[in-house]
Amino acid sequence: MAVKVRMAFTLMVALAVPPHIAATAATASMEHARDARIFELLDDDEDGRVSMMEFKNNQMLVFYILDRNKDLALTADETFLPADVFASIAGADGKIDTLEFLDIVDVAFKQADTNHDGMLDRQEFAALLSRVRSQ
Ligand SMILES: [Ca+2]
Ligand SMILES: [Ca+2]
Ligand SMILES: [Ca+2]
Repeated sequence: MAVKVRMAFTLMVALAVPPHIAATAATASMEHARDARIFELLDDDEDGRVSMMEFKNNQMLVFYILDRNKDLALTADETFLPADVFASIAGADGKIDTLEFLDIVDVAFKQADTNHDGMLDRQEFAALLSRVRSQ
């Protein structure tokens, strides 16, 4: 468990690297390996799928992944939520903070679960990460 916590911390530090530096430093295969590691961190019981429970257990890690500019707030373009849904969650400041994020974990999971089987498989997770990167 201690090892896993340390890995999660290392990962958060790695994810905190500004995008332009990450892009020049990371080759495609490094990126692929990192994606696999993030998936394994989320997949607590190691059955190759991330359940809603596992997603919730690791929701701060998910927040860090989505928060591309690492300002500890999610803007509309970082969440992929429909504008009206985003606005109702974010409130007047137009940003979702960590507390508000806890309320949208369900929605975020359902958005990523494109075949609606209640689980995120590696493909769905990779699709989520590529949406994050292509923004
Ligand atoms: Ca699992
Ligand atoms: Ca942000
Ligand atoms: Ca699924």
